[in-house]
Amino acid sequence: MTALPQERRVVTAIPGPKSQELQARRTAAVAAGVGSVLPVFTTRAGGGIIEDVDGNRLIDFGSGIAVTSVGASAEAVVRRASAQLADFTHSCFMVTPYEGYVEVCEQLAELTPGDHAKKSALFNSGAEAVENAVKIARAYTKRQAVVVFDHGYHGRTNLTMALTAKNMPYKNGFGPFAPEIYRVPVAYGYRWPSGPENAGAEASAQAIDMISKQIGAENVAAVIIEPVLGEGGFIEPAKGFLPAIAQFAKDNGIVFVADEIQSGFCRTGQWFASEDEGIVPDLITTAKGIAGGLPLSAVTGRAEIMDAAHAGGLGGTYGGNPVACAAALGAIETMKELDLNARAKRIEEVMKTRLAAVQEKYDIVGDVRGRGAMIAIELVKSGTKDPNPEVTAALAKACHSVGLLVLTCGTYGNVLRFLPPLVIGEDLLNEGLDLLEQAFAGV
Ligand code: PLZ
Repeated sequence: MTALPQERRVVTAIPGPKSQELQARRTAAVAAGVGSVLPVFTTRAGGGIIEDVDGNRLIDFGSGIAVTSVGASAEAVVRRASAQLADFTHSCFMVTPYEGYVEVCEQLAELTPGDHAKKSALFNSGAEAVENAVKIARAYTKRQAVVVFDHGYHGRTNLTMALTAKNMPYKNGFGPFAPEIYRVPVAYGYRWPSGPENAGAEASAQAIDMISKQIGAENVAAVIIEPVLGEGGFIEPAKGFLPAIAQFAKDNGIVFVADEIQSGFCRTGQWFASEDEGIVPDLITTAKGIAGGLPLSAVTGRAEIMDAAHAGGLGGTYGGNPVACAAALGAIETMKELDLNARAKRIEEVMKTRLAAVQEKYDIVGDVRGRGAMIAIELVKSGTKDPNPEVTAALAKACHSVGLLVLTCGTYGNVLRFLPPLVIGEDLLNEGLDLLEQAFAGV
């Protein structure tokens, strides 16, 4: 599948001398506002491995933030994107269209939940897809208000900053933000005062009450929610929450938007995480995993809603770029051929079993959660539920130093998240978990 050996190899300090040299150049030339989790400079990546300029090979538990689900150099992605690159790089779909764009939209209609008539529009980034979902929902409903949730993340552009819950680092000092955005509670089981078993019913009742009393359901164009909240801490809304919100939206003519940018395309062991509770979103936003690493995003949904925006009202120079579309068709082909939903479920089984043992041993592991290859542990101070961002950072650092790339997330910065490529070998997966266990023993 890839020429890159699927073996961890640590031959220098991490980051090594060549990475450090590049980091110095980067610091001089790249704006300080753009961060990096781990400044090892990449030369090659594929399967479950990232190789750096110093010859180290890291086990990848990040997939470039849930993007390279098929690996970072999947054969079908490389083949199809290369062929497209040689044929033409760009024509602009709004100038002269091409088949690849249409084919991606056909695939999206087939793969997303529900058997109603669907249409799509393609964009470049996740944030752009979410912005366009709002435009479409407003055009369809002729309403303005948008409801989002505690711990939600939807992007870094002006409108999506407003939709995003967390101030630092996403919003601080970057206002003013777009108006008509309202935030309501989400059923965060682990932290719900009366316990996870009550969270679904209570949180949805609170959210619905707030919408009704504070905004007025008749003013709401859209509710936007991640079926598994990503940056906010891999929070799976407690059972019953999503169906209650979806039903409320339906009863009140509100467009229900599932932001599946992080959770979509086999990541949770389903094509889309909405499927777990039988949710059929009116609109669904996708990006990340859709195109095997090339920039592509989409809004897909009920044809009558998607068609509400006037001709010429949606678009962008690069939206649905032909190389990105070819890559997406290669990624989707790979997901089907290798049955990556099954692989994601197997990754969950391996990870959850081993992480349960870690939780048993260390009381700073407050919660183990997530689905498929979207798994996290929430770290707390011994004997409490107080967030422990310090130990989270220390664990991440310890993993990095031995060649395991892990990411953190969460409103309180206390969640260690695991997003391996779905094509990672089981030996690498287990080796990564061994390294994590050693990191626990060390902190
Ligand atoms: N919606 C659910 O997860 C992107 C962002 C990391 P873009 N998440 C990773 C960072 O620090 O910028 C994301 C997401 C959900 C929207 C987005 C935004 O997608 O492609 O980054 O714009």
